[in-house]
Amino acid sequence: MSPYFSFMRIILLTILIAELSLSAGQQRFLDSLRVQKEFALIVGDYSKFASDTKPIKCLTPLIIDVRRNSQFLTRSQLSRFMEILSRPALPRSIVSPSGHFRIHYDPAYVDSEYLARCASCFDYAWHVEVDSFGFLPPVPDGTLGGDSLLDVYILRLPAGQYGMTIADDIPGPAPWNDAPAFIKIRNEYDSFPPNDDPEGSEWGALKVTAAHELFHAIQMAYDKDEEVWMLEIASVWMEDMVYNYVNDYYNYLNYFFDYPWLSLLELSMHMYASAVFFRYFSDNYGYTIIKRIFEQARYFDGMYAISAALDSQHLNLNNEFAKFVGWNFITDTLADSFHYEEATSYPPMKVEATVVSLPYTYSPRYSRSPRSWGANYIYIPSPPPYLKATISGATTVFWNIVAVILSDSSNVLTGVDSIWISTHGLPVAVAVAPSGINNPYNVFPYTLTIYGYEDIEEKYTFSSNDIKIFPNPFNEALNIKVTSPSKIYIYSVDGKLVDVLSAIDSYRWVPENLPSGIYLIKSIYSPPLKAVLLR
Ligand SMILES: [Ca+2]
Ligand SMILES: [Ca+2]
Ligand SMILES: [Ca+2]
Repeated sequence: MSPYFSFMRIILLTILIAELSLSAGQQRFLDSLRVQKEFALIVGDYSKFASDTKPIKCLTPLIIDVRRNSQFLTRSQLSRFMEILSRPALPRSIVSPSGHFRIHYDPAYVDSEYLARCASCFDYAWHVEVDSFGFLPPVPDGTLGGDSLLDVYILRLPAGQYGMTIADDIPGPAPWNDAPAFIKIRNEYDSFPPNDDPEGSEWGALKVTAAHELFHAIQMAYDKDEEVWMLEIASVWMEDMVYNYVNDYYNYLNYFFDYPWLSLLELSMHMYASAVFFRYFSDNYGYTIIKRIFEQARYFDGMYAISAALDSQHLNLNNEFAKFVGWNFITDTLADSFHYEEATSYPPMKVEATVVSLPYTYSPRYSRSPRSWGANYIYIPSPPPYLKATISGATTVFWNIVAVILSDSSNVLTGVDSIWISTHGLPVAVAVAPSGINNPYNVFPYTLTIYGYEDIEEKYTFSSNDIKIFPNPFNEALNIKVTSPSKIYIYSVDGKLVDVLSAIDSYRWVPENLPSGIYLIKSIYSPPLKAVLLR
């Protein structure tokens, strides 16, 4: 059993970067350190790394980053790197039965069974990703590798490397930034972490590597310079779309669930596990939403591509991120049948604090303060019937606040800056999840305050001085006046956000398809007012 290697020290390094406010020289030094670490991983020199955890799922993001920053390599490192970027010469090749792949091998270390399995895994991955899902096929490479088929090279890669996809340094035919690519995989997967493949973990690892690397070759047909965190999230997501039963990605999930404050944009093992972000989208909206993201990725990058794809479906990125943060708490023993399809296999979410008495104030320590597109979780095991949670923090970021009301059909509520929660006496998790800044190393400290109430109606009558509602009770429309412009949020009595009115100084709320009952009307600044709808 050979040891597993990891990015563990890269994770620690990026946390260190977050602590500092850097000068250009310091930034250059840290960039150079990062590129040197990445280069060491690419060439299989693991002597500088902790040997305690998992193999590197895919070299593709490291290769892209080193390629962009090759000025940090020495002359001899650069020539070694260029060797890795080039196509190897192997004595034999076959064409896969589908006719899409040319698979290159050396009979000295690849037997006919392995070769045939390899061809069938790639063919099946093509069938799902291109024929069935309708992603663009990889860009044909002219005569590279012998003909225009997609080339797969079976090699004796350094220990702990599943595979890699390398873009050719030639432009593709499309008007956007496309390029052909080739794939390197290994000749055996004997010492890799166990997975759920009934045929054995070695075959499972080969299958998910085929699905993962083919999807990287497909991604190069959309944008060969796309942001690498998104490419990795998408390829790990695709592993489970093609080979649902293998579940190799479970081996990496702790890098997400143990470090929820890290950004989705973080470049470390965290990005493999962040595949759950795309899983959230496909479990909710089907795989077509991921296809829309890549269609947008031709013209936009990263979160901008995701946001454009969501906009086309009338969905809002910040709000979808907030709901995703809520879903991530409903895992392991808290899983129900209404959220992640595979939630029982996901680890429990890391909790920063457990609340025993209210009101409660929390400020995270600096190193665990969330980055944008990250989160902190606070757990309230036995809350009173009503909670109000408010955040104060930097105004440069969008402060999502998320409440998860836990039961066998858990409920996720989202708000911005503050949220009103009707707990029904059930355990509640409150998450603070900043979003909107696309830099993984900016840290956002905050103060969260949680108030508890036994009876909302006694606490809040018509006394607020910055918001007025009339008539009350109302039948068709409720008039709302505020002293300063603010969004108006309207909640049902069980805490669900039912409407948002935009920022003007007078409003008319006409509830549609809502039953008679009590509704809570509030601005960002005010406590809620109770309005009674009588149909
Ligand atoms: Ca070719
Ligand atoms: Ca699965
Ligand atoms: Ca792009």
